[in-house]
Amino acid sequence: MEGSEKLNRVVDARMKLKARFEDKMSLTPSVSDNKPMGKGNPNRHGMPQVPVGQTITKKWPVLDLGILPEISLEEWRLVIDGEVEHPVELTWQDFLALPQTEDTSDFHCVTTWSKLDMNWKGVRLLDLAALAQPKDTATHIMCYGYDDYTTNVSLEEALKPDVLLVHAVDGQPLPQDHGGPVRMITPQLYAWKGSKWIRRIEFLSKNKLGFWEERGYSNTAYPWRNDRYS
Ligand SMILES: Nc1nc2c(c(=O)[nH]1)N[C@H]1C(S)=C(S)[C@@H](COP(=O)(O)O)O[C@H]1N2
Ligand SMILES: [Mo]
Repeated sequence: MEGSEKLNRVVDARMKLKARFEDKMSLTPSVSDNKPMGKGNPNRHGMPQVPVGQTITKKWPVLDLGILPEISLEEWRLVIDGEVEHPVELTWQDFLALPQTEDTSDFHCVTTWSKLDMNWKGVRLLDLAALAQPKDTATHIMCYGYDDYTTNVSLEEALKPDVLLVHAVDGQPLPQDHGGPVRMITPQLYAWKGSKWIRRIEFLSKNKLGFWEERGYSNTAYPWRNDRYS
């Protein structure tokens, strides 16, 4: 199948899911209220609990645009630029030389599955931002994947300490189909906010829409507020 045809099918399927969800929401207004619901605890404190509308999966599904980029570690680069004092371009060695953080967090996909207690290793976005030094005017970031995926995140969410650019999961190198060598994770937001195969983080002075956000997905994407579509 041709690349663009495959992509259209992925987008089509997601738009159908969005329509179905919105239909269901219109029948249950209390659930469609996108304000905090006052129940969910983003850190769970050990409770086996997921946000409304989510089901726990033990498996880890692969979800993406269907384009699997091949990047060798020699070719791999991470660019941080835009509204920053010091744009940087990191090699694989540069990246591994940065402070490494390990964290266990949950992964919530908007297509309604959640995988709990994933153990990640990588570099905090906060530590990358410290290198590039965002200007006072920076309010958002745009993340770019090697598959030409994009997604936007507000600076306040992006700088939370559990937002990582990870290269290992559960003690193993991050598999290529899950975004290896390096992907971003956003445990307090739906997982589409974490770009697989991340290649660039652009700081922005105003919000812009990424791939799914342009197609009606939420800018903010808070799973604990059932904040899926806008
Ligand atoms: N580069 C890139 N990142 C992406 C995507 C994508 O298509 N391309 N899909 C997003 C979506 S919708 C989800 S749910 C997660 C899925 O990650 P997984 O395939 O490792 O489960 O990646 C997110 N990041
Ligand atoms: Mo997703």
